[in-house]
Amino acid sequence: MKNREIAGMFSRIGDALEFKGEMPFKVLAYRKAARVLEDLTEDIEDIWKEGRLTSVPGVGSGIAKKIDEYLKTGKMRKYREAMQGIPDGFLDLLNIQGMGPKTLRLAFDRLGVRSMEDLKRVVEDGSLASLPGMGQKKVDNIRKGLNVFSAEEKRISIGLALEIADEIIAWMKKGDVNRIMAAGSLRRMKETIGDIDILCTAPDGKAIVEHFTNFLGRERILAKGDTKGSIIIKEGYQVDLRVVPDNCFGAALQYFTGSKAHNVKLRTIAREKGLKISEYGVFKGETKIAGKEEEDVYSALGLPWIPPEMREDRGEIELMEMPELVDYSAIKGDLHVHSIYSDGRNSIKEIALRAKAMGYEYIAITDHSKSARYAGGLDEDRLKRQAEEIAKVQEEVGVRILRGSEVDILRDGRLDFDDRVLEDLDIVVAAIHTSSNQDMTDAMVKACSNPHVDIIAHPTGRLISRRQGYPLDISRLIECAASTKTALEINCYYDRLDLSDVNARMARDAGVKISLGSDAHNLGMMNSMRLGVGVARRAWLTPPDVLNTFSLDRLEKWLNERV
Ligand code: DGT
Ligand code: CA
Ligand code: CA
Repeated sequence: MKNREIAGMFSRIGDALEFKGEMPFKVLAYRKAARVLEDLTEDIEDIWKEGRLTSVPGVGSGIAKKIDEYLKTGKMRKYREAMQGIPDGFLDLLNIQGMGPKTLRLAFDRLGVRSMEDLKRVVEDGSLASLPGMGQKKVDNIRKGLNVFSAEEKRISIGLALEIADEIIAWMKKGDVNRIMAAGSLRRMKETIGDIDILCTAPDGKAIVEHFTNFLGRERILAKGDTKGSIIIKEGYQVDLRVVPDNCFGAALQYFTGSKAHNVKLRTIAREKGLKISEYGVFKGETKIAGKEEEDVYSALGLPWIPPEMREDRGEIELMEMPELVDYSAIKGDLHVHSIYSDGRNSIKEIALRAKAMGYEYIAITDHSKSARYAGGLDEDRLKRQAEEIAKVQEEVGVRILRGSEVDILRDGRLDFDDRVLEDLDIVVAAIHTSSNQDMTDAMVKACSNPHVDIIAHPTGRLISRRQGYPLDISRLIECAASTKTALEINCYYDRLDLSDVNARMARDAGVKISLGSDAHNLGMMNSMRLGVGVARRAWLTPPDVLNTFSLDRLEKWLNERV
């Protein structure tokens, strides 16, 4: 599928035009096209072949022409034009918190900034702060943004990495392969992935590595041998393949799943027992006592099998008994979804049908509240009309649809709807949507103390690739959530995953219930529930910790015990 590739080009054209001071409506047209392509579940190439490009909402004749040109020739003239005079990778600087197009332009023109290194330099030597309209506060904000950005640079979001790994594994299965699995941080479901590690067994190592390096999305081959291959894919990320003997698969899987810290601890335990552990197996002297299956490797060390998501040396090895972690199959519903009433793309009926197809018992429609104007927030009247439609669709489709709202927490902690309005809803998800440097703890605690609020959504406000989140004393919020029996969300959107694993575990330890919300704005995004489950498992959560595992009855009781 070229959807992602073309979306990326349009989005960069948008950035380039904005940087060059083009009219906003032109910039917007490209950004919109990029978003449409990203959200599209159908292959754009199929649509193109069938001559249906202009029937895609948001694709006008101008955009259609450019897609056509690209799919025909592999080139797009407009892209080349837009990029003229802009150094490679320069526009990535726009992803840094605090760096808008105006600041970037100014830094480019007046300080000769051409790269990340240049930007770091002018932040540190004070020259950026001396530019008109800048000042120390703005520069401090950019400095923070630079730190977040450098740490995450070149790491892949788990959402994208899972998609890529699925594609590659599907490709590998077309070759002569026996067992195959993803290992590394991907198998541990870390929120970002440095490189993708894949492990397989095969009758002919050389042949399967050859097949691997012929992957259609390959850009470049880094290494190619009998037991190992390494490629860079078109998106710029590295994928490693290792081919191992059948009787070592379990040991290799254990070794290459990591984490390094977990493995180091295992090696110590092995040594204490007079054993040796490696990617080939567990050995007593020269005798191999385990290696084919991962379970055997752990049991040879006297340990139960440890779920990959827990393997971070955060106490999992010392546990006497493994917790029964929450599993995707236990999820009975999604508690945070947007419809066309606010900024979602799909009707309530479409969402309900998808929920049903996913095997859910219930779903919460939580559109934005009125002050979220940028997102088409609902006022009281439209909320009422929405309730009528929900009742009708619920009847038709046969899925329980909770009438909800993602109500804005205002800066002073008041909520965007009166208590009377909130009281009437089945479920209330409260969230902050302003990004500012103001400490939000008081506002959050106040909102959390409102008995109508059931869940606090994306509590820290961080965006993994570019924003640290507002200043917040998370322990105080957790304390308040525990005492008011308010749930905290793990937002499943790949760039949020907020609460993080560490924060979610802290909340659970304080007795707080966790809610999983896809925050879907289209049907495809409802699948991100899997990412949220990954974070929940990394936080050691069990089914009773997670609202979404509750049966409808129990969930409604929980909601009613509140207000
Ligand atoms: P990443 O790719 O940065 O997201 O993180 P990982 O955990 O996938 O790390 P990676 O790709 O460098 O290596 C995959 C696994 O292989 C790692 O989790 C543990 C194992 N491993 C790699 N190098 C070493 C090492 O030097 N010592 C030990 N004990 N294990 C290693
Ligand atoms: Ca890796
Ligand atoms: Ca690797």
